Amino acid sequence: MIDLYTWTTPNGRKISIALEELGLPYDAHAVDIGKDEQFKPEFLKISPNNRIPAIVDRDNELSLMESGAILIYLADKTGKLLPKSGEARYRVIEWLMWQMGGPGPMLGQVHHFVKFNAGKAPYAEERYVKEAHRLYGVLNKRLDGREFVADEYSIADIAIWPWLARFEWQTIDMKQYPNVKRWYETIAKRPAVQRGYHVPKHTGEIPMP
Ligand SMILES: N[C@@H](CCC(=O)N[C@@H](CS)C(=O)NCC(=O)O)C(=O)O
Repeated sequence: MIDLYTWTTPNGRKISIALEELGLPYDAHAVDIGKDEQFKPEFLKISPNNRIPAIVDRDNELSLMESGAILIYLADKTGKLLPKSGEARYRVIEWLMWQMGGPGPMLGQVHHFVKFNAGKAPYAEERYVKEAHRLYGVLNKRLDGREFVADEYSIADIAIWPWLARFEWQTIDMKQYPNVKRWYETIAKRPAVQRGYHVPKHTGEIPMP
């Protein structure tokens, strides 16, 4: 049994989607970051960076923060969604790390400046929207002639997809990126994604381009 500490955000959804895909039993605990619950001392014991998501694996009492580390752990635990060795493994990790350093922080800045603080910092809005388009372009190229970012559906797709589910906040017209749109729609149809998206609570349907 896994305890998942999460909220209705892209980083949180990565893990609930992965748990659903892997068929691992879990209990979801809501950490309302709008109410600063991520700063509670009991949460800081498992997530010292005061951010969701975090997990505790009750099989061995291992606690982990950082969504990339959690995805690798869950994939290794089950032997699914991440090849065990060789180039195939490192391709998945490569695109997982691309998400952790690119779409995660950069699209997060778009949400901050464009969605929640529009008009306050025109330079930042322009900079991060431009970076968002660059990242969508990189992904569009990667998905040219390829169904998923690595050879098979993997934790890399699961890490990237929830960030792109906020394409409307990012003022991105996904039709400009047809390979991304096809990939996004394919993943959105997966039953595990449809279940994992609504953890820890339902906040609306999955946005479709
Ligand atoms: N690199 C971290 C980022 C986690 C993160 O930024 N989580 C956000 C929600 S998506 C959060 O907990 N924010 C609370 C805060 O900023 O205090 C990961 O991938 O797990």
